Amino acid sequence: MGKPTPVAVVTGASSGIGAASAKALAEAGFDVVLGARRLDRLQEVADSVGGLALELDVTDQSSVDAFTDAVERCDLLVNNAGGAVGSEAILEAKDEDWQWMYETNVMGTLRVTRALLPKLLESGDGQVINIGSVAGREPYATGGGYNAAKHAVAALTRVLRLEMFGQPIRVCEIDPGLVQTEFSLVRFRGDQEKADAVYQGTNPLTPEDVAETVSWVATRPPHVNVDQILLLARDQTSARVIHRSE
Ligand code: NDP
Ligand code: 8X3
Repeated sequence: MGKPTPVAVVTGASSGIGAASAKALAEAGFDVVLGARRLDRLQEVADSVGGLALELDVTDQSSVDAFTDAVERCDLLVNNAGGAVGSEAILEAKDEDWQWMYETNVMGTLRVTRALLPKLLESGDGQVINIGSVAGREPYATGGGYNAAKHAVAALTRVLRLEMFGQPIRVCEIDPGLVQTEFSLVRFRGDQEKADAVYQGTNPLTPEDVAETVSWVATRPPHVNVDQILLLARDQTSARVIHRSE
């Protein structure tokens, strides 16, 4: 009997980095299982890559249970579901936005990881890739809730690496800088003009740039653990230092 086809689970795969990663991983030979809340968008992505679309809300434990119960085998988990809401300073920011960011980026990653770890271990060569952010390395004014959440993602990723030491599980954090996706549309609560301004006059990363990195990490040989990657556009040297044409 030959080796079974490895299975990759990608959360937040209905758009942006998650959708592009599902495609790149399918091209690299993985069977892909895609999770997100917008099932119509998710199904479109799944159809285009020959994957399986399953509804998932990472902020809801019962949704995570139903999703992970439906995953029979798991060799790779890409914890990508996340984002930011709001860009107010701490003095003006609202609890509900902080809670959204913590629940989605941090609790979501923890919940899905906890649920799939037994299957990742069973695979004999499991891998977890967490999508962090430059915002998890560097704080910036108006980033309070998001910076805190992505710093927490960085912390839990390192904890997981320590806890899995000696076991057949690899753990990686990929921290992109500016990537042109629906991220800013969500952050600015649907204000397209504000979202577009984030990418104006500069040459940001594309979701495919990040997906290529995800696929590269996922296809290293089993003894190689890529611990952390900071991936920035040439036009960005730190979270808020971005070159723009006049
Ligand atoms: P998008 O807004 O395009 O994608 C976010 C994805 O997360 C969507 O598929 C969305 O699906 C999913 N998602 C959001 N909330 C939930 C939830 N509760 N349960 C399940 N899925 C959810 O943005 P990006 O592709 O840019 O974001 C992907 C990741 O990359 C995020 O973790 C983000 O923080 C990170 N990142 C983004 C950067 C950027 O500049 N774009 C830079 C650095 C990191 P749905 O709404 O259908 O549930
Ligand atoms: C998204 C990039 O710089 O807007 O993680 O926080 S940033």
